[in-house]
Amino acid sequence: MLAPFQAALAAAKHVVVLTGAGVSAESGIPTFRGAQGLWRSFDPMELATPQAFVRNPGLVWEFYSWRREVAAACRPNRAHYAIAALERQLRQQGRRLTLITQNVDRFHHQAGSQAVIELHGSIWDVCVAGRGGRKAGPCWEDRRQPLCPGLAGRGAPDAHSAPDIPEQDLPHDEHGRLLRPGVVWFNEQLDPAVLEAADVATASCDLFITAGTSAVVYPAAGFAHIAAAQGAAVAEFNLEATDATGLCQFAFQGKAGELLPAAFGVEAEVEQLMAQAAAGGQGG
Ligand code: BV8
Repeated sequence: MLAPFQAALAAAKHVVVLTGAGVSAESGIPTFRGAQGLWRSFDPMELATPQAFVRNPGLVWEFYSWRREVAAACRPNRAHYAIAALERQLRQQGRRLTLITQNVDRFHHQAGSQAVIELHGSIWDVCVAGRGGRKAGPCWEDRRQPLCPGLAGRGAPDAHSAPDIPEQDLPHDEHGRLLRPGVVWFNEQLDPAVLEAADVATASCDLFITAGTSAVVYPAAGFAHIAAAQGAAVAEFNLEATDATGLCQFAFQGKAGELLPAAFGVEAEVEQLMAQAAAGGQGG
């Protein structure tokens, strides 16, 4: 299976890679739906919707502040570096790689990826919370941890006893307006420009690679279908089979950090980047 995939990769002019939480799992970031997935202990509808934020902003902020704390202590893994190394290699050969990610940890950027489409925003961003908990304007990055004293040392929210953090102890901007995480929640539209960029890339690629995603969240889960429908070859690298597996000419089961460097033929560069990161150099 590897040789035919590598032949398709060698022939591809434009490769699209779609990643999900499974690509950050080996960095120590909890996934959503796999074993020990985040959503198993927490109900996403309680934590990742505008309605949830209106109902209990303290619970939602506790959840996101904990995830920021976890991510701040983690680093990109071999899967992130393999995708960044492949992008560099294709560019040097006059070819293209577009990365579409559902992840919000920005580890792909940290690992050196450049053509990145962030479908669901960034956990490091905040924005003013408008009516109904929706975004009331542009987001901006704020990596302070915690974002405000009221969120200090709260750890993971207990799914059974919602906190009662007074609203004035939650993050506010300098004009006293309540802030919310700058991510895309369920039942929220994705940024139209982001969606357009993802659609254009998916419609024009000749190889579509999906890695570390359960392929259940839309519109992200629809891109493999669009790519297959326009004639692209589809490859999946995931710990387990998903709803997208049936679409694939190539399906590899295992850990992305172990599979991708070998499949992309970038093992030596990935080990070098990992060593640099461990030594506190670039890309770490
Ligand atoms: C929208 C917030 C219009 C940020 C997230 C069409 C059909 C059905 C439903 C819908 C549809 N269109 C819209 C919907 C509704 C909804 C949706 O898709 N619901 C699903 C659950 C049925 N979609 C939306 O609401 C989207 N908005 O469409 O706007 C609209 C407007 C109003 C009303 C309706 C529609 C918005 C979607 C974005 C939601 N925000 N997160 C955050 O907190 O992170 S989604 C959340 O799930 C994360 O962002 C996450 O990235 C995403 C997807 O999960 P995965 O990344 O796949 O992670 P998961 O844990 O599920 O899977 C990991 C996989 O990796 C597993 O398979 C595991 O086996 C594997 N793995 C584990 N370790 C490894 C590994 N693989 C390799 N190596 C390893 N080491």
